[in-house]
Amino acid sequence: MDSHGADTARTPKARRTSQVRSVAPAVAVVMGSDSDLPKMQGCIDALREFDLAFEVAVISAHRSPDLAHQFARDAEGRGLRVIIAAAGGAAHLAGVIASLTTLPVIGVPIASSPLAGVDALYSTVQMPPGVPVATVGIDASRNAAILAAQILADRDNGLRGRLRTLKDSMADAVTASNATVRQKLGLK
Ligand code: AIR
Repeated sequence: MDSHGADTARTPKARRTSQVRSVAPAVAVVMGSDSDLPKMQGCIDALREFDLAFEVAVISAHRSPDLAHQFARDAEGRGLRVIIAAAGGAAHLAGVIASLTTLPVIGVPIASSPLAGVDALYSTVQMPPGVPVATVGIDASRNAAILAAQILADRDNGLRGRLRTLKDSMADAVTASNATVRQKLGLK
């Protein structure tokens, strides 16, 4: 736990590195409630897949506004480089953080209300000019992790290679699906 109540998670490689020198996580994953965690698991799994050190914190823009402001103001100084912020309903977490930091903020609208995430999508994506939040689809938390990795890959050739492998594997899967569909239909 750090001073923001954030749990830091390191991949095995990052843990090995931290025995030599302490490496601040580049990515923060914040969510408005612990009830958002199941929807954010895909994000966390993908960050681990990419071997990225990250921290996780539950921070509510409405229920703990002081903490949200403190987190956003301190983020850059603590060495973070990308913030992924998830919330449902009147989802202002990503926007509030984006208003206070120069770091890129990726918003994940969570479907947790009777409006099935459309409320969170609009609340997250419809930011005023000058305060962008890079918003992924409703509950699309894996995409948030991939976008964070793509942002960080500009200084990291290994990470770029892992992203290339992902793209290639998706293309291979489509090629295989194409063959399967054509075979099922008896097409040459
Ligand atoms: N939320 C929490 N504080 C502000 C917002 N918008 C969101 C959470 C969660 C939803 O409210 O991100 O998706 C319901 O939270 P809970 O804690 O009642 O389950």
